[in-house]
Amino acid sequence: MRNILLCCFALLLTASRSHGQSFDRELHDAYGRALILHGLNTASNAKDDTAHQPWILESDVEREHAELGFNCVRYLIFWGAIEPEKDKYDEAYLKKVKERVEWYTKRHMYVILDMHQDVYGYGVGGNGAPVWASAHALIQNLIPDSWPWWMQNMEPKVIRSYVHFFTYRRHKDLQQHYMICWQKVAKLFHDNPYVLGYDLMNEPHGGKVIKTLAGGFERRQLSKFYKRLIPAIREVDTVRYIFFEPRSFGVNFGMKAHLPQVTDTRPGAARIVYTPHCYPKFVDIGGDYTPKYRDELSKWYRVREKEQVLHRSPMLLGEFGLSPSKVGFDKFLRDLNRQADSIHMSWTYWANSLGGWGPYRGDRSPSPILWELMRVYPQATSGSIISYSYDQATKDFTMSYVSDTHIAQPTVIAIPRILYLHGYELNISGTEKYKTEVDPATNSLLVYVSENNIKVNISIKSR
Ligand code: 9MR
Repeated sequence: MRNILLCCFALLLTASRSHGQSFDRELHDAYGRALILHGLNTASNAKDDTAHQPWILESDVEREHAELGFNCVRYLIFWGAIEPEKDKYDEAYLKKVKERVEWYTKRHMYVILDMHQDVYGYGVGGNGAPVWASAHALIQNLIPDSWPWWMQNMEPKVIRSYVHFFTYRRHKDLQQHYMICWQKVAKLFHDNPYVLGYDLMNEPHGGKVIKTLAGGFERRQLSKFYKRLIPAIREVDTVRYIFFEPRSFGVNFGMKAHLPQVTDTRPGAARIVYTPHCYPKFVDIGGDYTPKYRDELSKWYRVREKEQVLHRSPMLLGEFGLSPSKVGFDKFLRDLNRQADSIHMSWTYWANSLGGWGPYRGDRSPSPILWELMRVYPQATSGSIISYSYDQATKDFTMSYVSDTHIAQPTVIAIPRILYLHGYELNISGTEKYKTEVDPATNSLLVYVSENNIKVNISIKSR
């Protein structure tokens, strides 16, 4: 039975194409519905936690699912936690990851596993790679603490570690261990249909800054690394999506990436997702969100759209985030979301934490960030999405799509429980052959349309 389901999953995933596009703009679920994902990165604290676990309880996951309208999580895992000693795998760690992943998947939330790293790894003052995989042991900290954390990438020992890792010719074993580590993870999750896929490496960095910025790192080393890693994962899992990132340095600000086209090696249609991050300079370096940064944000999107055409894949904005104490943080999040919706881009906010940039305060009450992240959006669409938008100020939602009645499952629209305290007006036009329900577990609106290939318009307004 499980094999039949997985087979259907694989077939259906390739069945649906975006309206007017020669490649899919959205990911698709097992039934062929177009997916839009909104969720949180979980969690930054796991980088340094002694057991590498996120701070969350299962009740926090339930809240994301039942109240806040999130349908996915980008879940952090670490090579250094999986293989702390060379060739010795920490099965207890993997067991804990599996337990927590299942907190999401049993609620039918999607999980994207993110092999996280910042500043290469544990041997050089960062997180990610195990100590044994660093070129130097931690010796000294040359970079003042007051600088943005990523300036630590300028430390000679960090540069050497990245250079070693990406110089495959001379240090093959490092990448080979990384690949085996991913294969272990994929074996653990390849039969869980709500594990959506694998984010190959968080924010890849080449070590040498000039080479990284000039494009040599992405064109040669990163591209070749993906060409080794993707087939290695495909040996154990041909169904899940592969999420891949460009270099982080500069691209996060809005500079263009140099990564050549990434291709899948699975049989059939590619199942890869371009996963850049968005951190305009004002977020880390200082300043308010001004019109200058609004322009930079728009530029970030236009550059990413060009890269999407190169990779011919859907996009997930894997990280964006900022402090609610930044002047204009709300305008930034609204502008970012409006543009994401306009190109059907999924996202995962950085990050799920209590306080700081997180959506909750220390006492788990909503922070101003959460109010900006709770949105009405089409989680799953039975057909081709033409457009959707949600205005945070008026709480007006509109969407239109072309129905596909070969898909028996409904279109699902997330309606976070606390958005419309006095109810909402629902208007559906384009067809009279429809029925609606509300999912009591999540408050989502389910729309069943029984007329095929019809343009359906849905609007929701606050009462
Ligand atoms: O927000 C995180 C900060 O508290 C850590 O000190 C830092 C270094 O580990 O990482 C920050 O998170 C970053 C993430 O790991 C990668 N993308 C950018 C995030 C924000 O700077």
